[in-house]
Amino acid sequence: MVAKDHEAHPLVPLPRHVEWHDGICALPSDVAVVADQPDAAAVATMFVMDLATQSGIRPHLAAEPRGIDVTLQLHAHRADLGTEGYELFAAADGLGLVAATPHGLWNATRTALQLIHVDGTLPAAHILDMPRFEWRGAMLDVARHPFTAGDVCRFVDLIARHKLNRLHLHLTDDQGWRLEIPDWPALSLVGGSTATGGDPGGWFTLSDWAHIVAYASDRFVSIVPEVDMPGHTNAALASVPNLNPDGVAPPLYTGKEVGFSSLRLDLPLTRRFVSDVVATLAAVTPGEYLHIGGDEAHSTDPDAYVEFITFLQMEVERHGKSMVGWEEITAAPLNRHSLVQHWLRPETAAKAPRACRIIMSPARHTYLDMQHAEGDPIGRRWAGAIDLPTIHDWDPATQIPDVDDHRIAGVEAPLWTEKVRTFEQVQTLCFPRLLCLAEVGWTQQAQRSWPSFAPRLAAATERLAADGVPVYRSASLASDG
Ligand code: TNX
Repeated sequence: MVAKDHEAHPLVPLPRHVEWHDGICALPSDVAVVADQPDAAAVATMFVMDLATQSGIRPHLAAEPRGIDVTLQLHAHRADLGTEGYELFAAADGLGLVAATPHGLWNATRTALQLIHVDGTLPAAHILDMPRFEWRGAMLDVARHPFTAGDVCRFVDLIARHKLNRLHLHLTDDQGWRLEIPDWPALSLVGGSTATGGDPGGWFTLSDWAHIVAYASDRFVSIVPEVDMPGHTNAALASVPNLNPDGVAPPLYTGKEVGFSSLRLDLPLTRRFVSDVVATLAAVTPGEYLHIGGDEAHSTDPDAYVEFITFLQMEVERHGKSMVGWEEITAAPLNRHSLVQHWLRPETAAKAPRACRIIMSPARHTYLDMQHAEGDPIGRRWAGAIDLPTIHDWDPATQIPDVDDHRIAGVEAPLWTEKVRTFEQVQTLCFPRLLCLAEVGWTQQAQRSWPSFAPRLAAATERLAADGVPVYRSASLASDG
């Protein structure tokens, strides 16, 4: 066994234990991929497709091992690997992947794809890997500007390569309502008809949504839909006049300011409206979580706000789901399954009951709508410029006093889109910064350092660029990579 530099085999995120051995594993050009159980077959199928796309070899699925092949084995008794851990054995006699769950096998295949060269060879190695955090997410704001189902699927594809496993879609805001709700067609027909700056509108039909959810689930990405309430609701108020106290719909809003709109639980229609929306979301979302927003409700009376969040939590749980909300929801009594998403004020997030877990999205480290560097033509500045070291060099366990790994569900980087108009801009703001977040969410803190990460990041960024992703080429990437 020899210890080689990770630079030679640039994995992002860095696995927990890696031993590089002498020699290589040379997969033959017609390599067989064998799944030991039906539950592993779907992952094997995806791996065959992805390997064929990225390499010059022609892998195929096979029922029996033959020679130098790839085996995927589900060992349910390997509780030590957890729900996402895996082992990878690459040697002269083949490539073996072992996990306790299909998700673990998926993660193993993502590592394998980063190691296999175009000619089908990879370094001999033994890897034993599992994530630091369960929740490793990205958020895309499709409310301020809509993006197509195809864009969202491509985004899923890109984040899943680096073992991110949650995609939070911010579906509604003052500027737009982007999901068809069959009982309330005006929400999308009116509320979805425009976007920030008067740009064209758009929304997901339920069939688009089913496609997104299935595409993501095939890649072990759980979609977390957000319907932001009670503030950030002008698009809904503009679509349904009777949600307003005077029964008069306000005009559609295409500006950028926040905090002026609110739903009101004291109006007769509001509870039914909220119940219907939550019921639809629950019915079309296989994942465990529904996000109810709850941020910046500056026009909601504080007592009415608490009542609103309490009602939402009950509605979400009535459908067997768990609630996620921005840190402001700590003003309301929260149940232990509810997740609090920290974004701005640690002291607000810290008010969460001890039984509740927290998702870390501190704006200064994770907001992808911020500029990469001062003076960039694209990106905002209110949380500062966020260069690659800034999104990499922070420890989620030091953000809120007394909130350590046990209470942290994980990390998530949001991309807000008030000023983001095209999917090309989405990608340039997200990549390679989201790869830094993937490392924060997966790799143990003691193993993390910028000097270890920078060369791996540079290589992973080139892989994305080679695949046509319009990555941002920053100074820190060039000088350290
Ligand atoms: C704050 S983060 C917001 C969003 C904006 C974003 C812009 C949060 C919960 N609210 O409504 O889009 O800043 O950076």
